Amino acid sequence: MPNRSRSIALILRRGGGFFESWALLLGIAIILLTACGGTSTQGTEEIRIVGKRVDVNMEDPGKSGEYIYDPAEFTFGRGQQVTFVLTSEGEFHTFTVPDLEIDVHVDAWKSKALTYTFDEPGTYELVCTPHETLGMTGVITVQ
Ligand SMILES: [Cu+2]
Repeated sequence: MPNRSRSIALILRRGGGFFESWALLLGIAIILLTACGGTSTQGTEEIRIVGKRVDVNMEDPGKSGEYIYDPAEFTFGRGQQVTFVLTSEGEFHTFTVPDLEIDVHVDAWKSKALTYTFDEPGTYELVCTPHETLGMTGVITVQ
């Protein structure tokens, strides 16, 4: 915060064209850095593990090269409580299981937790809404 107000003060005091734009750019950079720092702290606070932890990486050409869930196949026992830790790589992804009314949205470079108890045995289709047609799908089996 002190950095931000200092650079704004610099912009106000200096009259020179070149220095003014330089200070403005620096000010914008500091504001962006501050904003990003704040958001990632919030992202971490959201994650609380209840039951079995299952990490799912939501991959894309922005980093690993393909639109896939890693892993993409899951098997749980009836009544099992699971906390998925969902992490998006370079793009926005969803963890959507229409038959269970699960629909978690995860922004690029962020993580979100989903705690769920699987009560009904069956086979459930998992899809990433924007990348389903590109092969970003999975299967959850409840035994
Ligand atoms: Cu996706």
